[in-house]
Amino acid sequence: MPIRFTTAGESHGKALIALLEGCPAGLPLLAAQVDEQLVRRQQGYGRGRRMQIEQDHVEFLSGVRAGETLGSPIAMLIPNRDWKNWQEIMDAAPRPEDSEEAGRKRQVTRVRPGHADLTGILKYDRDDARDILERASARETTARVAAGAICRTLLAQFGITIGSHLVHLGGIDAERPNPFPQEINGAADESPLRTLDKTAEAMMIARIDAAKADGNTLGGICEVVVDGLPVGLGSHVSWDRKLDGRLAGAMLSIPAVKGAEIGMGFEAARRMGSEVHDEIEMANDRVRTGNVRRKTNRAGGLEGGMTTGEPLVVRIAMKPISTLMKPLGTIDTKTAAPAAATAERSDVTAVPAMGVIAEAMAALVLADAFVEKFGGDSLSELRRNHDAYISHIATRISS
Ligand code: EPS
Repeated sequence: MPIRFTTAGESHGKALIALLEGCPAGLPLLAAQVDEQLVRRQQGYGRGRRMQIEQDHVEFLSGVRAGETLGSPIAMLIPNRDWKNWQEIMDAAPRPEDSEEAGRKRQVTRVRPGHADLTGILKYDRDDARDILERASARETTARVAAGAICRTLLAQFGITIGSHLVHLGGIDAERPNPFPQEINGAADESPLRTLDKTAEAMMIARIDAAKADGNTLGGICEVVVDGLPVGLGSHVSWDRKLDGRLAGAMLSIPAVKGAEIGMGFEAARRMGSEVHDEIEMANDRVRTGNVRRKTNRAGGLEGGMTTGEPLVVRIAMKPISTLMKPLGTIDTKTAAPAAATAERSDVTAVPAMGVIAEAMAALVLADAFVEKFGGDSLSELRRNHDAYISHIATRISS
C-alpha cells in the first residue's frame, strides 16, 4: 500500500483533516485543484441547508512547497464554517457539572433506524449518540475528496481521467446517452443531479420534491468510469492485491453505500458465458493495452483482478439517507420508551455527491495500484518506469 490516507474531524467540529502519504515528489499541485473537487461534492439537487453554510476550501499544512509535492505526508485542513454555531456543543473542554444538561448539549437519544447511532453508542459505551453521529456523518467524505483530488492529479499526469454520472434515483432509471460523452464530468456537472438523461432528470427532480414534502429520503446509483489506464494494475496472485476487491471495498466504505458492481456486475450471473466474456482482437495502435482490444467491455476493465486497459466501470448503490423529517419509530435510549427518531437537519438525497466521492475513492485505489506497479519516489522516476513498461508491452504481441 504505497499510497495511504486517513481522515479526522467531526461534522460540526472545528475542521476536517486529511493526511495522504506516498504521493511522489515533484507533482505540480495547487490548492485550487483540490477546491475544484470539493465544490463538486457540495452540489446536487436535494441537498440540505448545510451545503449553503459551507464553502469548502483546503489549506495545505505540509507536504507541498512552491506548488509541488515533496514526497512527504500531505496534511490538509478544511475548516467547518458551521463550527461557529456549534462551538459550545462540540467544545473539547469538560462542561461545568452543574450546567443545565449535565455537561451535554443537543444530546441525541432517540436513535435513528439505519444510522450508526444505536450500534455506535453500544459499541463505544456512550450515552449521547451525538458522540457517534458527528463522525458517522457523510461530512467526513469532504476529507476523502481532498485526498482523492491529489491522486486524481497524479493519475492525470499519465492521461488517466475519472468521471461519473448518476444512472438511477429513487426508482427512476436514466438512459445511457448515445453517443456517450468523451468528457463525462463536463456533461454530468451541468446537470443538477449529475445525470446524462434530461427526461429522467425532470422526473427525478419531481420525485425529490415529493419525497421532501413527505419528509422522506431517496437513494440511487452512480457509475464511475476511468479512462486511460494501462494494462496490468492490480494482481491475480493474492486476494488482497486483486483490484476488484480493493475497489469494491473502497466504494462500500462510503457512508450509506450498500452495493458495488463492476462491469456487467450482478447481471453476469444470469447470462451464458458467451454473453458475458469479451472477445479479444488485435489493435496495433493501442500500446497501453498491449496492442489488443476487447470487442465489448462487459468485464468493466478488469480481468483476474488486473486492469485490461479498457475503461474501468464501477456502479455504486446508495440507500436513502437515514435521517427522515417524518421520523420512523425507535426507542429513547435514556428511558427505553418508544419514540419517534431524531430528525436532525439532513438531505433528501445526496446521490449526486456520492458519485463525486466514488470518483475520489477510485482515484485513491488506482493511484495506490499505479505507484505499487511503477514505484518511484519522484514523478520523473515514476514516469521513467511507466514509460519503460509501456514500451515493453508494445513489443510483446504484434501482427
Ligand atoms: C454532509 C453534511 C451534513 C449532512 C449530511 C452530509 O451536515 P449537517 O449534519 O450539518 O446537516 O448534510 O450528512 C448526513 C446525511 C448524515 O446522515 O450524517 C456533507 O457535508 O456531505
